[in-house]
Amino acid sequence: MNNKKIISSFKSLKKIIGESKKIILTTHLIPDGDAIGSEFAMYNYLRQNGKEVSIINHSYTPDSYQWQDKKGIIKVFKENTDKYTKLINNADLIIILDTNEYSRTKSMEAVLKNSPAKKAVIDHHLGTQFDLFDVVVNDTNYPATGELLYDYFSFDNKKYINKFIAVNLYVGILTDTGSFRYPRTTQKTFLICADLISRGADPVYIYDMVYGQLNTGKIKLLGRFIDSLTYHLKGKLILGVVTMQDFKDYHSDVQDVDGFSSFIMSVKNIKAGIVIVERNNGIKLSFRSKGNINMRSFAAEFGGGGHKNASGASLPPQDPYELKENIISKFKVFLSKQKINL
Ligand SMILES: [Mn+2]
Repeated sequence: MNNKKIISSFKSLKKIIGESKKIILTTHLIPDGDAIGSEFAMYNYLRQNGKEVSIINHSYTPDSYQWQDKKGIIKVFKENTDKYTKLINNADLIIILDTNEYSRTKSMEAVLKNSPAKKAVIDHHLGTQFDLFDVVVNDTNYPATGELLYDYFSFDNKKYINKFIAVNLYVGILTDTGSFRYPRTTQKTFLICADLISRGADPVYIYDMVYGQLNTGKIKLLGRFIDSLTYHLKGKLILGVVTMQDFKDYHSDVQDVDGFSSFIMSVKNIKAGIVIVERNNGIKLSFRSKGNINMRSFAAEFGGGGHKNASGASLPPQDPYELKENIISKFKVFLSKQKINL
């Protein structure tokens, strides 16, 4: 936390929070553990500071994280568009967590942008439109927004990190580091988690709640996903497809695909994994890689973005298998342009 830029952003954040009474928190579509955990940690911190806080999201909370919301705090925008639009317009401050792109808030994008409220972003992704925010807390060296928030709360006062916040930050760090195995996991990550555990986060319980509650639909979907895998470039590139029919057959939902892309990255010798998910409103692509293959650049060819080793893109509805062939040829060209020989 010795970084001057981040400390100065913490000061700006604390100031803008101090000047605000009504605060809205939101995050990206299909929120992951870091998104939900960060929202709840920030929610609790703001409540401890006497603020009126609402969390309003575009998406419903995935099953894996519903246990964190025993009180039903998270509201879903489409459930009462008029009411939540009013809340957003009457707020003093909107804080967007775990994404810096308004477009990732989907149905809420226009309302958030047009609200007279001040806007802050707390995030660890690369960004290009930071001028759309009054306060930017962003550092891509962090493995999770949860770790960034831990530093912010510590900067303010560690007393705020109660058990509820500790649990939620732990969920964010656990999930965004892929259970402490992705590249940005550091000694500091473990020191922070040790402190969170000392404040009441139970690693055994949390892991079980997040990863140990799979429904049979997801297991069957995973089975079909494994059947769909095709191996290219001597097994260094693996692609998988999940279709609308798969979801229908197993009464499962897009949230059940969570973890599939990291699952294929556990295959021996794999360097790149691509998952194609067909939904009724379009196709969702997940790109994963190891080492120097820059999947953020590759995702950009499909209008997407993300990190070097994990990125994604959304495309209009189309045949997922034709798309797959197209992706494979594009990926080969991409590798040769990048002078990468797998
Ligand atoms: Mn994150």
